[in-house]
Amino acid sequence: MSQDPNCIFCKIIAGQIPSRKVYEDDEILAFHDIHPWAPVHFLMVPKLHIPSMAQLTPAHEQLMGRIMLLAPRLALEQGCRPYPEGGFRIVANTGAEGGQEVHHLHVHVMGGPRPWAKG
Ligand code: DGP
Repeated sequence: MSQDPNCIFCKIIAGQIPSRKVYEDDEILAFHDIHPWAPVHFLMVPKLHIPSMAQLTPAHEQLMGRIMLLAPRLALEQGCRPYPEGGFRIVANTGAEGGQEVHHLHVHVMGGPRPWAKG
């Protein structure tokens, strides 16, 4: 399914729920997390409703590659300092035991001056 009417991130993508947008193109939306864990914390989501990483297929290879290639650029634009002194963390919580709360695939991109990161 391309969109799920009950999905909070599909509603953000559709503009039905406001968000602080970081980036948008025809396949990808990035927006600030409502409960940031780090000085820089945004989410990158495919506009296609994919519940989690567990549902990815080879058909999604280019889409996920685009998200991974965009992440470093957006992290710098949002204020993360450059590698290697700066940097960022990428997290994709997957399923209940992976700590996933919103079941629309999303990549957390977090950075900024520590201490904020666990582990
Ligand atoms: P998780 O599913 O646990 O990987 O994290 C979901 C994240 O989504 C969580 O950090 C908070 C964020 N979030 C949930 N609802 C909203 C919302 O309505 N707007 C925004 N901007 N972020 C949200």
